[in-house]
Amino acid sequence: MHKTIATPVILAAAVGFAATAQAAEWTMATPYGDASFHTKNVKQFAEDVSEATDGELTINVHSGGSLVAHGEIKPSVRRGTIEAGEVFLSVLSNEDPIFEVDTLPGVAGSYEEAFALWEATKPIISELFANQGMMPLYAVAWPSQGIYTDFELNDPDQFEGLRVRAPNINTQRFVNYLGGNPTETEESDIPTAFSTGRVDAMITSTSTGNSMTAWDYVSHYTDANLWLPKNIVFINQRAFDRLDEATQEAVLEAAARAEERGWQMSRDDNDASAEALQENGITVSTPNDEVAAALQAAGDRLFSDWEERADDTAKQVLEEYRSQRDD
Ligand code: PCA
Repeated sequence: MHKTIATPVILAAAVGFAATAQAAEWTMATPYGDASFHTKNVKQFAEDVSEATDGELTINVHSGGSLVAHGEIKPSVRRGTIEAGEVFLSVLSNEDPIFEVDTLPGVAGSYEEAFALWEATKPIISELFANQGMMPLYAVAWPSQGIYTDFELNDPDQFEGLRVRAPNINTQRFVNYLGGNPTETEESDIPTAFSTGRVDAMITSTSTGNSMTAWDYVSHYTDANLWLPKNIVFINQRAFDRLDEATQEAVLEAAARAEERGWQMSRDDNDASAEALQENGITVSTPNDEVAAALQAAGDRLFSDWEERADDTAKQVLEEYRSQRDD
């Protein structure tokens, strides 16, 4: 008797579960704001996935560090608190020096080289993510990094004591070697850092200078072409495994398209942002010989520093990348 009453209840619960289990909803966090081309790209990726899967998988993108702070994004995806995330790859350098190989001078100074470096390092980076139950989906470079100042940068002595905002540890080291005082600041905190007088200068790209309206704080951009660092987008492997095969394929396919689109967006945004900087009164120039020599010397130090920290695998990957470049 008891059994016959209970059965329909269990059945109803099972049917309800099956219906909701089919359509999945993911939470994705990125530290960069809506003005960034990276964010536009990842939102397009989310739309593509939703369209390709007919709503079977919805990815809700929370931008500008609004949901999860930059430093917490990877741990949160690892735990599965959120399913997907995007970070500035080199902020992971304390875990492994391979993550900061794209913020070293003289390794990759063009989009072609930066992409080749990504291809060369992708297997080892994927393995490191896989060891923590995550899977990278794609990576896209920022435009090359340069120096924003509120004066014409024409003498290396001007770096002495200059308080420079940097986006990662390697750039902080670089500023130190130049004689300046670095502070690590999130992109979204740049306006406050300048307006409260915490920094006088910053190292970043044309894109970030543009989206953070650099002309409100500085007057000059020295296009030093330091390096082209990347963002990486990744997901929790268990969340991926829970999807049916067709949905998994749709995610991977949309990710491949996002990667291709993103690299082009970066190039286009670099051009448009360089123009916007000038239209808003920023003087854009390349370093003179003295400044270039100082940047080179600091860069050489940064590189030998990295070599001391890097393990054999990281060094070998870099070696292979370099030998392919030389072919
Ligand atoms: N913009 C980000 C990372 C590198 C870049 O160009 C930033 O400055 O925080």
